[in-house]
Amino acid sequence: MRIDVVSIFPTIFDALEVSLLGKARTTGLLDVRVHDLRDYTHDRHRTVDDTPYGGGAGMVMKPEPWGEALDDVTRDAESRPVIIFPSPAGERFTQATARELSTASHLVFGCGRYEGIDERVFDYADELGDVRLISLGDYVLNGGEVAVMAMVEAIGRLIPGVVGNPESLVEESHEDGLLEYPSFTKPAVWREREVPPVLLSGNHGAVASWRREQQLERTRERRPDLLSD
Ligand code: 6GU
Repeated sequence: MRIDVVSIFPTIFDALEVSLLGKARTTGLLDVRVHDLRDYTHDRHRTVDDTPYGGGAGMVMKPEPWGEALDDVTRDAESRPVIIFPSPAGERFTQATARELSTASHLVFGCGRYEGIDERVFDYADELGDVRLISLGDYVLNGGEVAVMAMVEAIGRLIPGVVGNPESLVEESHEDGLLEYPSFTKPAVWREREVPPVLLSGNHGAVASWRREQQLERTRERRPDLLSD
């Protein structure tokens, strides 16, 4: 999968060089290219923002650098990319979104800062790819960078070969609509706390039904919204 990220803080994405995603980049499973939006400006101050028409607080990202950046990252694309703009005003990102996007061959992430990006950029991007505005949840971040880090990790780990043991992807929170069951390792007693005896029983059927019970109980308690529909 090819991933292009456009941002005014490209070094934030240095973190994608470590751990499983970093490995996937060295083995060629992931081709991540990070671009500085300011490289697509032409004035001495490398200006990316301006005051909003109609007035109001804050600054808006100018369309011209975005147009040039999007042209550049989609120019030699081998397929029509999915162009994602992280935004608290977007559709909600879920495990299903991550699954869907993990099958794409080319993703482009456009990270906005300030009060947002000139609206015409989304319309223009629509000519270059399939545009999605995606939100991580109902809270506000200062910019899209941290949200894109989360999305790239959630999507990237679903690409076959990125996570060494594919079994570990199956029994996770949200994969079956429930929260994950609790896990324990040695020692069997630690600071007077015991591991649930069923896990030491060797009875695989009993272990499986206890885990399912735990998943349901936790989901009912912590995330009843997941059970209601
Ligand atoms: Cl995707 N972007 C920003 N700026 N804030 C957010 C978000 C995204 N998701 C939740 N809050």
